[in-house]
Amino acid sequence: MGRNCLAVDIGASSGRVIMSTLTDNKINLKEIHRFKNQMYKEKGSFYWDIDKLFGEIVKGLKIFSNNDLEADSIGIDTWAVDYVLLGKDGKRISPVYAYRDNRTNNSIDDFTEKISKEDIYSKTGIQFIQFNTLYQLYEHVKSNPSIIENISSILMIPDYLNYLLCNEKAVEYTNATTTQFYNIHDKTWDDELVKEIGLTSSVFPSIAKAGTVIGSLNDKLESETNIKGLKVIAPATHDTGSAVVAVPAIDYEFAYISSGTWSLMGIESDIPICSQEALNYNFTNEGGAYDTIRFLKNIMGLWLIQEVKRILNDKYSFAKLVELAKEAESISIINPNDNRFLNPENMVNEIKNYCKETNQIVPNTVGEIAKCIFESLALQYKQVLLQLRKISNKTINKIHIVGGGCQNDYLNQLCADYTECEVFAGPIEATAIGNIMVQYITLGEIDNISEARKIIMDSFEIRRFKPDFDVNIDDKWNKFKELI
Ligand code: ADP
Ligand code: LRH
Repeated sequence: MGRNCLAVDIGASSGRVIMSTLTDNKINLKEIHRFKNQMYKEKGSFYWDIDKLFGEIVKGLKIFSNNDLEADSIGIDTWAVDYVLLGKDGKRISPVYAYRDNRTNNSIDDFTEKISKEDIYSKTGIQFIQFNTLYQLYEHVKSNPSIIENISSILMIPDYLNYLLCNEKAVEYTNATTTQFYNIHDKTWDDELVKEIGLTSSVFPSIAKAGTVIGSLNDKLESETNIKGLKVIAPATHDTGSAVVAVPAIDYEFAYISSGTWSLMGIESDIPICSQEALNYNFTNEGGAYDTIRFLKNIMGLWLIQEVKRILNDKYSFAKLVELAKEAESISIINPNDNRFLNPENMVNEIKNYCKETNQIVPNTVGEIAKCIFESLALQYKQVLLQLRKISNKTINKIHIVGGGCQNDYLNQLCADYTECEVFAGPIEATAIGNIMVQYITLGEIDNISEARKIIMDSFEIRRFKPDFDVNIDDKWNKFKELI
């Protein structure tokens, strides 16, 4: 009999509870529960329904136990940067803001007047993106200064969910680094940055490495779910950190794209790269599991198509949108990372207006809009690849695409054609798999990350896309360079 673990992986668009079984150096996944996730809007602000999300985890645990299944441990990962404020009684004291909320639209400019970009980058190595926890907390405290007196601790989303599971407070390292409060030299919270927003570092609990056993399921949940002795292990709680653990590559230079709501494109590095060039290109150095650095760039990703799908009342599935894009004429392109696409009211209109304002033909049909999105993303992948090669001096000619977005074969092929790299697609559930692998390493079932990746290669189908060197993208590439 194999050994079982449970992974809870919650992205910005969906969440799942997955059970894995490890037998004879292969893992097998069983989906226990899947649910939708979406921000909600209240009085002009955007939030996450954190209580509902925790309810879905408990629901998953009940389904698991009702099916007479057993596991040694559970690990939770979610998207990064968002946080929960706890009061003196250990209870949540504020709704949970979603990172796309517009209150931080001008915060980088405002904050970097106090501490320069260069200083912040050399302390943290983290990209300047308006939703980093640093700017979110800065605005939170600025708009409600009296809250400072009431905050006893700050947890990131997965840490808070762990706290609800086992009553223990810790902030896991990979996610801690995304806050832009973590000092990569001191290897702890940066006092100066924390102080600048009016808080003290004592509100941030101690940092736990990925793989730490945080506790075990509390008594209340044990009796509610009828599950006994379940260990709560922090995997790389940042979903992208878990996804990178599961990239099925061992002994060659490669780039990865963790493709979901965001496309996170980068490389693994042994050390942070905080050069002026890395800062100019706005690359980030996020902490990875087992002392690796995830040197990467956020690309707006499939959020663009998710929003088009939502605006069209979910009339088309993702598979249908891909099909329509393939058949459509190539009309215009956008710069996916333009801030206007972060949280527009209506993505379809935003794309059309962008094309009009940049003197391009306005895409009209659903297929034309979808094609515009996928081609523009592939162009951005090419741009980021060139920057990665330049900064790292690595000859990268293989790209691994993992996550839900790797089901988009059209985009996989565009990526291969535009970057002239070989593209490997899979696994789809990389994030949950990376989460699980860290648990197995903690449980002593797997020795290290290389062994974990070997197991992943042997357990899941990885599809290969070869570049078509006859595809000519000169006009599109030149237009793209004008737009960025
Ligand atoms: P996240 O974890 O960030 O919420 P996922 O990894 O679940 O995101 O990936 C979601 C994305 O996967 C969707 O935005 C969609 O573009 C893509 N996707 C899902 N199913 C399909 C499909 N059948 N064909 C093509 N793309 C798909
Ligand atoms: C992807 C992700 C990404 C972060 C963003 C907030 O889900 O965690 O790595 O930058 O969400």
